[in-house]
Amino acid sequence: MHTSPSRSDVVFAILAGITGVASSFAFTGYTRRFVVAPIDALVVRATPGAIVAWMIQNVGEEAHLLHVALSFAIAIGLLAGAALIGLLTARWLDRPIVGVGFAGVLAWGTTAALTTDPLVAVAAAVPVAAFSGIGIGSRTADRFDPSRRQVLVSGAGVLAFVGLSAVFGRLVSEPDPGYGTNVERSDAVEQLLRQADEYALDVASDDLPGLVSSIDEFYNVDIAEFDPRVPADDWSMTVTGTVENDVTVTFAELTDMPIEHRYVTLRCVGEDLNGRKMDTAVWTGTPIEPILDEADPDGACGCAMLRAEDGYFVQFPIDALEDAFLAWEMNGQPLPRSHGHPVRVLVPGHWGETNVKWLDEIELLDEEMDGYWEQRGWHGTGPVNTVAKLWDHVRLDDGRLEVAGHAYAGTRGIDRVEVSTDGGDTWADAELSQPLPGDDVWRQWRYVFEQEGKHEVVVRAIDGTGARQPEDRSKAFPSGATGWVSKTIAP
Ligand SMILES: Nc1nc2c(c(=O)[nH]1)N[C@H]1C(S)=C(S)[C@@H](COP(=O)(O)O)O[C@H]1N2
Ligand SMILES: [Mo]
Repeated sequence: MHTSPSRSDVVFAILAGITGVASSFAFTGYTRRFVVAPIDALVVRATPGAIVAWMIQNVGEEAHLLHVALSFAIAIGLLAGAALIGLLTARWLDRPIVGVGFAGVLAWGTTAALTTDPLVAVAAAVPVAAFSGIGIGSRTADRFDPSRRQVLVSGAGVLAFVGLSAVFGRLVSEPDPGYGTNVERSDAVEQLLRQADEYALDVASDDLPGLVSSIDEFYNVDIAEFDPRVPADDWSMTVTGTVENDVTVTFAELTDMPIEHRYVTLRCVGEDLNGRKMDTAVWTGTPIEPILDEADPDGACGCAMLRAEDGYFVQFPIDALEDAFLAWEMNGQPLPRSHGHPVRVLVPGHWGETNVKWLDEIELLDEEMDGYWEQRGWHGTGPVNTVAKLWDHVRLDDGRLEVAGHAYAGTRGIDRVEVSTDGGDTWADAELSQPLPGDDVWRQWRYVFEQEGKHEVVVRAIDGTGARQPEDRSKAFPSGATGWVSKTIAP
């Protein structure tokens, strides 16, 4: 009796793999318990930095779809492998039931090992076992000849199982921590949100964020496709390394410390010059300095590595960390999972990557070390570049044109925004929103002009130290985009 896989074995094995993944998805949704999630985390971790850097520069935003697709393929392949081994075992021993059982156990074990969730593993394993059973049944005559009825009945059975998975998965899943909780906002936060509304310019464009971005429109940058899920009660953070005292802080202890509400703008070093990965929220938290003082750092480099639940790590100077704060609320709501629930760091004026989400450790160092992005070629742990974005232009009722956007220079602040409508020959001051309190927050600008034919509109900001945004253009990689944003506007 031959035991090499036939074409129908392979077909059934692949169907088993796809259905296993589909059923586990139906059970968990697109969450960390989905069988593809841990595989994706492994793929991301295993991809060499040079490849990641190349992808960021040459593929850009869509690069993450490649590792997600690869992870789906691996998940399907693993479950298909389990089914195939079952099919071959059944034939080899001439015991169909042993083959089916073997396929199921292998699929269950693999999924359970990956997801550490025995129920998700059942959702993935049952269709795998079922398809190897169908495969074995259809081949007893040693040729691929299932009856039409057989195929329909088994197909319907598998679909029904995926449906059941979905229903049962909803029943046993816990809600995402921090999401859609809709807590009543404190008066302090309400007042800051109102102030942001009042200070915002009255722009005609309705495509422009206000001075505070809503939680849903706030940009998102994650190294992992599947965000960690950390209930506040399970959270704690340690301060370790070259310190006099190791310190551990729980969520209850943290939120018992003196509370502050701050407007803070974040901007990703990886965004295009006129990109949209720049947003502002009102954050609630507590200053980090007292916690550091308690630990009493004495390392030689004056630097610290911050580490997070998703395997992310970033190193920067203690000086910068001392002005930072630990936030657990965003716009008056518990930090959403995608923004680091339950606790993230906010470092004034530094690139987005220093603002560690799902923080769980601050390790004081003796020697400088590269962080996650620095290992991949970026230089994004320092202060942000100055930028004035030209995010929208709108024709007003009186026929004139309005151009508008946001400008940000970290802790240097924005002093002025200048606009040219003739490609940079002549410049005029834009109208600016009143500065919001705080030392790390953007401003809105707006400029209205009489359109005569085609215009090349250019904008540039002058920061609070009087320095003008440099004109020289560079790409985002490795230290943030530079240059003046310009847009050609034709009638
Ligand atoms: N743990 C963790 N923290 C992280 C990241 C991450 O992938 N994991 N991304 C960083 C980057 S590159 C940026 S720009 C900001 C984005 O924060 P946001 O997603 O809340 O906008 O978070 C930073 N903190
Ligand atoms: Mo970033």
